[in-house]
Amino acid sequence: MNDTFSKIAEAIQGARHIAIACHVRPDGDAIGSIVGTALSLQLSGKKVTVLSEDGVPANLTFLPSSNIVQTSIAEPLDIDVAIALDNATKERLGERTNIALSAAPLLINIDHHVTNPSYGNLNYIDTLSPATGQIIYEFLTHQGFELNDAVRQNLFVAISTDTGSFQYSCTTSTTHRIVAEMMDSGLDTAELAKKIYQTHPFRRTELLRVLLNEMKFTADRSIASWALTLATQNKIGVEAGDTEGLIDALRTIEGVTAAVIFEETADGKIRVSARSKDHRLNVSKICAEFGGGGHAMAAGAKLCGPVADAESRFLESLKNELKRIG
Ligand SMILES: [Mn+2]
Repeated sequence: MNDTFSKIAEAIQGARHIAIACHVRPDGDAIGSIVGTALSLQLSGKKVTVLSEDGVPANLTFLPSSNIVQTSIAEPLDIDVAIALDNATKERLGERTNIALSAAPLLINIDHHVTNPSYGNLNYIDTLSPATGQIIYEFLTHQGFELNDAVRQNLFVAISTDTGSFQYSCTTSTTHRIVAEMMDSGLDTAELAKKIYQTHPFRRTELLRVLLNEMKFTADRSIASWALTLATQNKIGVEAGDTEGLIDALRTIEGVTAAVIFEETADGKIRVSARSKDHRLNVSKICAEFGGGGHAMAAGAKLCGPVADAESRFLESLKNELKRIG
């Protein structure tokens, strides 16, 4: 059961010092939402601390005022309200961030993940919204909070990245209306699109070259997958954010229904990212079998290694589900 925007706004208005945080390994929606919200609340005179367990990935440092984001330290903050954005479970905030927020008498949870169990004291979970940035735009404008250029730029990047630049089925007419409103207020979407999608570091292209060489197809080419090993990551010198959107090279192939990337991590675990192109194939459900979650069309999980084992277990489950939906 969701709390109302006005109840959440009231809690924010009554607070002096607010901390805003997002999930580990943040993406465009996570960083755009926390920075956009923080800047708007600062315009209403609030003291705001912005936390990210893993800081800001290199591909998002172009976001205006993204330097206000602090990499969390494990020390409880003296705050009246904590706000978790785009964060499906409390654990996903990260260990240090949870400690930093632990003294907050009130936790507000605003998100669009279907697997969010409403862990806040106040919750607003809209699973039909394509991006947390879209919920934030609606919240701020409906509740009379001020927006400036930097707020709009951050919220645009949040919405653009989570909708695959307005391609995914979760994109609604409201999404386009919000962007139209922001353009009417002076937002330069082409300039931002260039920074998000046309300014990749060269090492990302080297990564793409490896992907194209190594990608695998199963189930009559309805599944495309790739395993990104630690060896490849070390050889290329991969940085946080480099793999963002790489999965599209698999997803965009004709006949492919599911795209999966298996990423070996330093702790020996395998991070799985899965995408579906068929609304009958719910990859969040499959990821949940392995302790993960996300959205119906885009989800993730962490499996035990080695990578070949994780690959065969996950693909087996995916193949069964594809068979089931016919
Ligand atoms: Mn999101």
